[in-house]
Amino acid sequence: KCPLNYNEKLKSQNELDSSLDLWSRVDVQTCTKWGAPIMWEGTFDPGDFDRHHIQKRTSVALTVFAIGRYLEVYLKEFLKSAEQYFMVELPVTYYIFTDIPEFVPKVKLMKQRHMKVIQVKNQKRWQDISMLRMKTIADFIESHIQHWHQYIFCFDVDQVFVGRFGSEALGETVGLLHAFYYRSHVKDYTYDRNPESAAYMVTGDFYYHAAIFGGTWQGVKNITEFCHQGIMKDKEKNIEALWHDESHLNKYFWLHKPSKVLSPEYCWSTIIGFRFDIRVHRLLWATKFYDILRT
Ligand code: 2GW
Ligand code: MN
Repeated sequence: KCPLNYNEKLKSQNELDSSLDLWSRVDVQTCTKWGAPIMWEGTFDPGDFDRHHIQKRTSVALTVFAIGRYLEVYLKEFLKSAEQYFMVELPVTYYIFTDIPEFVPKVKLMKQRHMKVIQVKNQKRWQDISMLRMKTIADFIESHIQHWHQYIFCFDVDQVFVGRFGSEALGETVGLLHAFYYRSHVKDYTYDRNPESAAYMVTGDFYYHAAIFGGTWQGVKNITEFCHQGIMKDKEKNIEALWHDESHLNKYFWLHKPSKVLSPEYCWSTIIGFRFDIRVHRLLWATKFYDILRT
């Protein structure tokens, strides 16, 4: 092929520049130091990602745990809102892990969308409910998800979708910036600080929120197996990391950098109040009823 002449070069360079201008932000960090994109509103073309994944016939699994009172309090709104906003262009299967399958609400699903309920045991301690998710997800990827879905996203149930949460969020391994800490100094991150714990960290890149993580099934299998192993090592020593599974997740992402990072727009808390850099709300924390739920 002929090399471009100077004007043609300039023209194509300009087109490139203007297309870059269209999808960029200068008020936030849009790339990690290891080269992973940080997905802020305005830095990507949603249509591009959707077309790519529709063409690839990408299928997505969503896991969510709703055990005990959390089932009646949160699951219905979570699912109804996910139908409106979560990967609406793609086939999605919800995998709902609960101790009371018969109480799972009936939610009308769009075409290409499915729901499966899996019974799990309740745990005496809420910390164990939260931490055991890692083991359950790892096993379920092995037994089921790897055969049916390329990607998997794992969610807390105490949240509600309010805006697009689309295929731009898909990647090998995906972490979420915690809304409370994205502007904090690394020394204020609530990593586990006990040298005895497998989750122990002195420093790190970001503070990731365990309310959402995801990736390819291989990626999430590695994440969940690592976290479960750390949790078990701690249990043998009769200790527990400061923020349970979240501490181990932070350790994983410190040792194995995520290939994509989601901005706090993907899991915002209105408690924080207005922030100029938060251009959209995609998911909001639901009200915490700790008084009734943590007794
Ligand atoms: C959790 C705490 C206290 C009492 C009950 C529960 C509980 C949690 C429960 O009774 N039933 C249940 O299904 N869960 C599941 O565990 C549910 O999916 C819930 O969203 C998840 C985590 O618990 P949650 O949302 O109350 O904890 P957060 O919002 O403070 O979560 C952060 O820290 C946790 C570790 O302490 C996890 O890492 C979580 O991923 C983080 O977002
Ligand atoms: Mn939560």
